[in-house]
Amino acid sequence: MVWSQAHTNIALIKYWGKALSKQNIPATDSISLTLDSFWTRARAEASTGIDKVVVHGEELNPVEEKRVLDWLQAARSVLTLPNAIVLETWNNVPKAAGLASSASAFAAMATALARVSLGYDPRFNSKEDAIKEIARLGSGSALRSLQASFVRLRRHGSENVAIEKIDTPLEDEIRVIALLLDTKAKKIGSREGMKRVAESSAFYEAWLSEHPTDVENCQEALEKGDWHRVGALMESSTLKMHATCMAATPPFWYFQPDSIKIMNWVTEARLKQKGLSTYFTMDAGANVKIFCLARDLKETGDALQEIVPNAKIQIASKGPKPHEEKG
Ligand code: 2P0
Repeated sequence: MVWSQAHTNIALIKYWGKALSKQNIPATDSISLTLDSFWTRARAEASTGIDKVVVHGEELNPVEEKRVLDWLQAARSVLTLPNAIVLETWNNVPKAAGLASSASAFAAMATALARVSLGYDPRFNSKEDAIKEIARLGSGSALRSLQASFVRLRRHGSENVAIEKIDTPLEDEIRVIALLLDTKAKKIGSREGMKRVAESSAFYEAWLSEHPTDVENCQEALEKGDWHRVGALMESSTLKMHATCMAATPPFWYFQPDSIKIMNWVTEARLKQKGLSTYFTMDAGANVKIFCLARDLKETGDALQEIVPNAKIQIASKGPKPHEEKG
């Protein structure tokens, strides 16, 4: 059996807010790293019945199923697809835990649909463009999972986006420690969180106005291989994003006591040990992701395991773009 496998990604400079909500056009650019350790596999097959979604061998609950079936219907305006499809996925990403499972899921499903399509709408220049469109209709961050390693999602006019790989001498040196603190479903999904922030946060305008500079600075620092500057910009983008949530009405936050404990340790460890390459980030969930250079991986991982002994630790490096896997 042939699967389309796509890997999840973690943003260094965050996507938080939309210019066009229905189409998932982000309000800003973002920069991410695609990871090797977390992925979704998807497979699409023509069927004689009605469209069906099977995740981990089971049918989805009605709410989740509707999101995917509506998306599949939207994909039919982009690709020429069989009248009925069974879409099957497996993934190793803890769901709804701030590890962007929707990014790898929609990137994998879009790639799998393209495999069974008979063509694409002439609005698109290539099959790749059609896949990009479908992935974005599923989830804004899924676009970044269509590219390997460090990626910039660039807004292109008011209604389109481009996906660009960022070349950096740091690429092979970066390690990510994902600390799984709380894998229960989050209370406020990123879609709802972004909407509330855009509608009510006292800090949303400030977020939008500083963001372009953060993106440019981060890309420049990556290209120059200036990891400490990249790390500082990642922490800053993280905290600004979370500040917009705390300044929303009603306010909300994703931090849990262990999240704060880890961020405190990272900040203090850098003060104690000059040159330590360890930096934190958090997304729309309590889990903290630590980025560091390979040389500091063991020391950082050992210290974190002591600080949060109940956390499950998983290590990742740069990951590939979607590809086929047999299984
Ligand atoms: C990011 N997040 O840049 C940011 C940071 C969460 C926090 O992209 O509504 O699931 O499907 O476009 O892609 C999560 O947002 O949102 C996300 P939709 P998505 O990684």
